[in-house]
Amino acid sequence: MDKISELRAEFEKKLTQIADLVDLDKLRVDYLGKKGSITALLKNMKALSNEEKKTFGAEVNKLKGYAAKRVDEKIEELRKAEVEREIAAMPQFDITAPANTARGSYHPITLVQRQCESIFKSMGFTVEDYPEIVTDYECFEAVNIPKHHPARDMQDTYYLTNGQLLKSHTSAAQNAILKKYGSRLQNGVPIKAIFPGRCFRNEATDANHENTFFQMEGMMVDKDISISNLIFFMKTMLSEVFQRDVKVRLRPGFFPFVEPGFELDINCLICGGEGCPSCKHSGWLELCPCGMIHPNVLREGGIDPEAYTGFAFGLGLTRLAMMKYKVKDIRDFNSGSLKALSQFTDDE
Ligand code: FA5
Repeated sequence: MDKISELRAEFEKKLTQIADLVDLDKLRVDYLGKKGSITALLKNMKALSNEEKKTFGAEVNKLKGYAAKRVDEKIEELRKAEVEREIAAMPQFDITAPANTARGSYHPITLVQRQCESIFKSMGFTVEDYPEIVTDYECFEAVNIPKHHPARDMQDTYYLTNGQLLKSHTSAAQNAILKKYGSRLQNGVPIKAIFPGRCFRNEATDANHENTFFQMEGMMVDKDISISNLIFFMKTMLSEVFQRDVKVRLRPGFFPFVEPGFELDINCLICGGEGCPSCKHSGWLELCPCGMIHPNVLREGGIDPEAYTGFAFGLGLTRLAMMKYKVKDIRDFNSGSLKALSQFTDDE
């Protein structure tokens, strides 16, 4: 019996010296493992009488239970101490310090995009989403720009090794949207959709050209859609965005996916039309090319060009944000400068 109390005292002494879980496990194995000191006591009972074996065995088992319980308690104690150490190492917060009330803000392009979306939604247009990585067919062939067509030169972009590309214009979604809604035309439901998106071009940057910028495409297809409808929607959109009359001009423009095609330019709001680097000293900024959808594009989208006509436009959203917020250099938008970008607030 002395052996048992000696072992218990020894175990307790060693336990108090343990400072981490690894050493604790070693101690557990030393005493409670198969070859541990407590287990060994049971093995050495051969010399005892049956009666002695009974009481001695019971005492050893009691010690075994006690040691196991103490090991569990020690695990808890060590874990708690570890958490306390971590908390103490954390930076201290002064809960009495005044609150930091600085708020994040939406990016100015997001603000104009949302504004345009709500204007077009109120006129019955749906807002469509489309991937940034597209195929050559979607970006070019489906919109009447076959391989080797010179119009491809104006829209060089970034190609993936699998032949896909980063879309150079939102027109890349035209075909899919014509196919998505085309069947409803027979039931008298016109296609009225806008599809904003990020576009990419492999070109030199300057005050009004970025290699990554946003456009918002729009399309309307129905019976008897004409240029007058196109002009109405363009005018409504611009007067809503700017909340005042802005000077625009329409001139002929060539895009293989429209016929006739137009360039819609806006009088530069940075210099008031006098000429500045933002408008390349012309007083005008190309903002929203548009036109009547080419019959080949309608046909490729599964729509009979004899029965239906439509218009499409490709609004330069980033340039619209430049004009609306009078940002002189388009590159500021992607600069990541929080100081510059936080001036804009959600004015919806
Ligand atoms: C197009 O991308 C045609 N897909 C637009 C279109 C759609 C025409 C439907 C007819 C019918 P363009 O390359 O001109 O066209 O670009 C359209 C607008 O996007 C430009 O007027 C301009 O506002 C903006 N844009 C074009 N390139 C850049 C650029 N590098 N940086 C910033 N904005 C750009």
